[in-house]
Amino acid sequence: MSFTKNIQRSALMSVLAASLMACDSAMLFDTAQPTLGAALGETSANLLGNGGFESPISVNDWESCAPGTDFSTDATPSDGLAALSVSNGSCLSQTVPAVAGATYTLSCEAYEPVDRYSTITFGFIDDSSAPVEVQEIAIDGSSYGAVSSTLTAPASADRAQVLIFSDGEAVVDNCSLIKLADAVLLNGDFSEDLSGWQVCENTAGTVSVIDHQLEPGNKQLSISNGGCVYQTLDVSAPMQVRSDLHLYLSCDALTSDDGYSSITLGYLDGNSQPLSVNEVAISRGSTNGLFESDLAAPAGSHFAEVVIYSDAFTTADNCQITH
Ligand SMILES: [Ca+2]
Ligand SMILES: [Ca+2]
Repeated sequence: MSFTKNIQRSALMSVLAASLMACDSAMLFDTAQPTLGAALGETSANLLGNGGFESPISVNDWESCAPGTDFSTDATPSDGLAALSVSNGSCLSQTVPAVAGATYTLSCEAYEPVDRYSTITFGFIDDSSAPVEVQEIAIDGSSYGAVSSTLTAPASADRAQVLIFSDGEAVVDNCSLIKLADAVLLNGDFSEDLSGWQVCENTAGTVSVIDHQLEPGNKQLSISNGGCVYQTLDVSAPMQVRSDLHLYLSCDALTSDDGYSSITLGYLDGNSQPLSVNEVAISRGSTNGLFESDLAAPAGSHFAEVVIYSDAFTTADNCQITH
C-alpha cells in the first residue's frame, strides 16, 4: 500500500521537520552554482490511451477483461464530454510497458451511483503475464472523487496494468498513469497551484497558493501555523548509475519570523524509512531570501523528499532541485 506509505512518510518527515532543532542560520552554504549532473529524465506524459474516455472503447486502448461487456462512454463526465460506465460484473483493462524499479502513479476520478462492489486495480505483471504487485482500490461515494495509487515496479515487472470492475455500476473519468520523475521537482514555482505537492496529513496549519504581493499572477506557496507540504522524488534509477548522487534544493522564501520555518531535503530507502535529512531554518536573516539544503544520497536511497514547513507565516517560491 504505497499510498499509505506516503502518508506515513509525510507524517514522519513532518514530525522530523517539526522536531529537529533549527540549524545555525549563520551556517554558510556554498553559494556557487551547483554542478549540473547528467539529465536524470523527466516525468512521463500520460501512459494510458483514452484515459479520459473521450473516444469509444477500442482494443487499441481498453480491453474487456470479463465475460460481461456492459460498458459505455456515455456517463456523466468529470472532464471533457464523455466518461466510462462499467456495469454488472464487466471489467476493462489496459496494459502498458513498465520499467522495473521505476515508480508509477495511477489516478482516476470515479464514483458509484449505487453502493455495490466497484474497484480500480493497479499493478504490474511479469513477462508471462503473472501479477507481481497488485493494489486494489475501492470506488466509493455517489459523486466524483479521486482514486489513486503509487507503486514501484518490482524487478520482475514487465508491464503495468489497470483494471476497472463493477458488480453494480462504476463511473470513471480522467485516468492517468504517470512514471514519476527521477529527481526532478515538479511545479517548484507553484504556477500550477499545489500540483505535484502533497499537504502533510498530521498538521493543523494552513497551506495555500497566493499571488505574489507585487506581481499579480505570479503564484507562491503560503504556509502558516504549522502547515507543511512535501514532494517525493524517485531517485532509484539515478542511484543505479551514480553512486555519488548529491541533490541541491533551493527555494526563495520570506517569513514573518515569529515561529520556526524550514526547508528540508531528505532521503528514504525503498521501505520509506528516512536515511538522512538536512533541515535548514528559514529566517529573516538570510541574504536575498534564498534558502538552500544540499545532501549527498546515502547508499540504499530510493526516494528523496522535500518538505517545506512553517510555524510562522512563510511564503516560498522558485523551489528547484539540481544535482
Ligand atoms: Ca472525460
Ligand atoms: Ca511563482
